[in-house]
Amino acid sequence: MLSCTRSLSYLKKMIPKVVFVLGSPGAGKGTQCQNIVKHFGYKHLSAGDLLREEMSKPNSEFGEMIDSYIKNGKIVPVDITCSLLERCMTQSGNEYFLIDGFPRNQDNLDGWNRRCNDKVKLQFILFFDCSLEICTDRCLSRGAAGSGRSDDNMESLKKRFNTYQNESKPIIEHYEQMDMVRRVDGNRSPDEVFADVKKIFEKSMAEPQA
Ligand code: UP5
Ligand code: MG
Repeated sequence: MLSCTRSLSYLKKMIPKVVFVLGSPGAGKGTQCQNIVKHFGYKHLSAGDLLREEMSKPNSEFGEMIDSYIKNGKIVPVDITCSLLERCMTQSGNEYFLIDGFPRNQDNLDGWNRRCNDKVKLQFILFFDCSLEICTDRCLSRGAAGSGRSDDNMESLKKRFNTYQNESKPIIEHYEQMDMVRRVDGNRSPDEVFADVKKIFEKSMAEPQA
């Protein structure tokens, strides 16, 4: 009886497993996350989608501020983003999470390390490496097709890429130094990209989990 209780309490303390999905604007993070969800049962949390959702709430305390950050390609202060991510993780009941588009600067990384890092197991960083030209075309086409995103225009895109180069790239390099980055060439068709992504997740699933 005692050992049974022990094993149940152990199960209750399941540690969430997290993959950060990073890459430039339009690199294909969201598209590939949908495939990963279908094939591997992860829960997809897009930091950008959560911020846009928060922004569109009529009484949101932070709505106007988030709106201005997103239009200008600037990165929202980490406490707002982390609170949204933590709430979704707690409510979901899932064990495996894809955190898409976060952490994207030093403030994000510090906030994550302060608030969440000890509570989860970071599996690896999935990095979509894609050229600026291709990413620009994709975001502009999405805007022209009526995405409704206030940042799918040339003016915002220039700022988003600037922020990516100056603030997000160093975060990817930080994880590269820890040998945690799995790089995928994002310049190809969605199916070709996913073929590589699939291999990465199959390999990870075959490894013993913490
Ligand atoms: N597409 C996708 N893959 C393709 C392929 N292989 N071939 C051809 N077309 C492909 O794809 C973009 C478009 O390309 C789509 O039309 C798709 O069909 C097509 P998508 O999968 O959406 O790419 P993704 O990398 O997700 O691009 P996204 O525009 O979402 O990237 P961002 O990182 O810029 O956007 P995000 O929503 O993460 O962030 C937006 C803003 O929110 C940030 O700029 C910032 O201001 C703010 N933010 C924060 O402040 N903090 C955060 O933590 C997160 C966001
Ligand atoms: Mg996205």
